[in-house]
Amino acid sequence: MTTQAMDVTTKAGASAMAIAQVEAHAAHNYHPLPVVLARGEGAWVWDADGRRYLDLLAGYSALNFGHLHPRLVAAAEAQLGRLTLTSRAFHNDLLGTFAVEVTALCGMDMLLPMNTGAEAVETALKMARKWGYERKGVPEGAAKIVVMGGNFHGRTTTIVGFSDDPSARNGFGPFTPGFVRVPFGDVTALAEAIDDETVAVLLEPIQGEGGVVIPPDGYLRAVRALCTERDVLMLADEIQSGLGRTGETFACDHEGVVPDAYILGKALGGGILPVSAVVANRDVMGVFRPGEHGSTFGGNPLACAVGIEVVRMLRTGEYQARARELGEVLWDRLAALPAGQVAAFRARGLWAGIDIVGRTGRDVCEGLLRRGVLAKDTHGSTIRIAPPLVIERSDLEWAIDELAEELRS
Ligand code: IF1
Repeated sequence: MTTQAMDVTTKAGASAMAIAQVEAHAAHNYHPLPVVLARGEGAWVWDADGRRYLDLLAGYSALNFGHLHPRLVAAAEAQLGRLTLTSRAFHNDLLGTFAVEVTALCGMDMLLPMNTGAEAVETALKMARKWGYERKGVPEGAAKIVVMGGNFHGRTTTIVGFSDDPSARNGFGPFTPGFVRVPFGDVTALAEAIDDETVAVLLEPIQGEGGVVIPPDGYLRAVRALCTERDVLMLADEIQSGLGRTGETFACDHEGVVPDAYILGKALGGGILPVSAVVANRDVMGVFRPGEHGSTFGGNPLACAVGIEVVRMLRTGEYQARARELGEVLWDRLAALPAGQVAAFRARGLWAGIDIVGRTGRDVCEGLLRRGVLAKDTHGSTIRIAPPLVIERSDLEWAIDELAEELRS
């Protein structure tokens, strides 16, 4: 009997049925924990059999505002009664407001709306190449983009082509040329990789899938300086790190750095629907002309209605402050975890990666699940913690205490 089949037989009624159906009829491109979620509110979710769990993953930061945030649900419900989709063949009455609000949050002047994170990354790559040919004078077809070791930017064939994770890329080639990879956090390697044909540097200011990897202090500033000096675009993938998670609106803010483009996704959709965007200034975004890029769904009025509300919630700074304050609580509790069981941990705001000794991250996450805490492993022995920013302090403390107990067990 396989592990998955065992999980099924040990689950109660409704959940067991749901898992069996997925195993039989959905592609096996994931290996989910054996829990079937049926309802959520704030930082809590309930499974199909009524059991409650604290969500320490928050949809990989798509749920920064928690499940069913009343303001976001109200914005979506109001729009559901008016207009949901137009395509970009016509204007809709919300895209303008969405563009104004998001660009103001970013301190930039233009946005290109898409849906998923990978699409926004692709958009930024196309924008950078075109900018390179039209504005920098790179010979047609020669543009180079520098990416980082340990990167995760999505799952299109181009994006997995510059990944160094074998399970993301193996078997999916041939890949798009034009990318050069350097170690994350290494300024010298980056400086050496940039030449006259380089149009952009693409990076996550903090690497998520990599295990919440925070670069050395001053690295983002050094990347910014290099990009400015060598006339190269700095593209910041803030899909996971942005919109409050780290205690600032953007992870780049921790070093006072403004990139040439922000790539946004996940929390921009309020946990309700996929909403992504690339935000840049006119001198860069202006390279796109009609017919050169787009999407059926990008900028649809329902997405805009939710995205506008997300930005208005972020504008007060209250969620960023909460991530900062609860981040200190998280840090103190992580520092007190049983030393023998933890090799290292990294954290910024309400976002942490914990390297476990002697057990797989999966095994620890299965133990946490039995204790009513949902978390996700990465890279074998790392557990990441990224609760909704609305989590109660006492719930956060309880969950980390459960982690401590699980590690001692
Ligand atoms: C999956 C990881 C997290 C991202 C950054 C772009 C995207 C992502 C920095 C693409 C997506 C996801 C996708 C999800 C799991 C998840 C993930 F472990 F795979 F790396 F969060 F840590 N840039 N991250 O983190 O966005 O196209 O998915 O909307 O299973 O692929 P998307």
